[in-house]
Amino acid sequence: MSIVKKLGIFVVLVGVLVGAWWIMDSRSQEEQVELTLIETVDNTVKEVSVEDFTVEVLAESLTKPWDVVVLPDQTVLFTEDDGQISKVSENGVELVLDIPLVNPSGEGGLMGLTADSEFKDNSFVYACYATNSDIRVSRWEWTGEELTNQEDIVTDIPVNRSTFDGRHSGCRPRFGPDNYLWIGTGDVAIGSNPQDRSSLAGKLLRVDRDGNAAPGNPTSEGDNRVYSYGHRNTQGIAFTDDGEPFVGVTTEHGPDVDDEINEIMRGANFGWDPVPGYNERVPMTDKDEFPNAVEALWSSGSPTLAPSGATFMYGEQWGQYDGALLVAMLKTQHIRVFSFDENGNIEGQEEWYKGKYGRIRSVYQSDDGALYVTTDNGDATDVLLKITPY
Ligand SMILES: [Ca+2]
Ligand SMILES: [Ca+2]
Repeated sequence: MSIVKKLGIFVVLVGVLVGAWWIMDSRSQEEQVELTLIETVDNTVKEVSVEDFTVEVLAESLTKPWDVVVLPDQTVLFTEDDGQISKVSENGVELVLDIPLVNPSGEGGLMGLTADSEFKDNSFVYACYATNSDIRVSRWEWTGEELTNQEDIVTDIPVNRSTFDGRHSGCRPRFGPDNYLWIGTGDVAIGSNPQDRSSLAGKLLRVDRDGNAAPGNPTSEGDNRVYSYGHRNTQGIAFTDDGEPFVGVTTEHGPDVDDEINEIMRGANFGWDPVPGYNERVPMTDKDEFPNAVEALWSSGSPTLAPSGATFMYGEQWGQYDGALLVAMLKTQHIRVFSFDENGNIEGQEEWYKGKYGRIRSVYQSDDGALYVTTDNGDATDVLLKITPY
């Protein structure tokens, strides 16, 4: 064989080897890409199970703890019906503030509690409660140890002190992503209130830190603090983190049918008008009387479940429930989990902890992603729970 032929074969062999290496290498890159894709898909469909969640009793022997908030310094504050705001400490529970004006008759008492969306700058905490003469929202400054400098920012929300003492008192304050304070109120079992836009009862209110009407509220009629009306007894307010598929929802009790979850909507009439007197046979959303009334996003039909506090829940640690709406159920004693599609239609529902803790009053998610739950059984038998998904 000549030198030239030998060199030719050598070049061909090298070429084949280089070509094979190139093909194998590009194939392995394709395989790597495929593997990466599979891993990504795995992450998005991570399945978690409520059976595996950890439930910690943060406080017990409570009487109707209505609402809870976790401050940025990790302080856990909660309200109790009789008028106490307490904090969870290493020694159990420490009383922070006893509000002497609170009248806890019936469904009234010390109710919703929330922190300012700009708490890190102003240390403001807000609570809603019934007195002998009204339902009001007060604001305090958290010093790290106590609540001081009380300002009553919204007063004269009607309260029922007649036949149905304390009935349908609401009352849930929550800060929205717009940095304004939203307050869900009850109709206090007075028939004319829900459609009377000059009354603060049976409404969703939207105010600034001092309780003044927030800019952008409807102004055509009635009290400018009213954002929507025709509500029966608003018990929960929940905002989404990105405005999708809606800004947020409210929950409210129906009479013996039709509890509702309603989409938050500016100027909307949600259609409750129980007149004459307090006629509870009328529909929860009376489209005959009010053709523009907004239908509920979800209605229980019959029987009712008695929904109270609500939160949207976020975080990859919650697996397939990331973005779900959680609603505390009183009468039916569970947390109802609603999943939505991208158009805001309900895709699925689950019941968590059915019957296990009795009546559930509130469900709240702290900034670190944990869930906090309060029960509503009374007589110093209630608990404050912390739930984590591990
Ligand atoms: Ca009470
Ligand atoms: Ca309605």
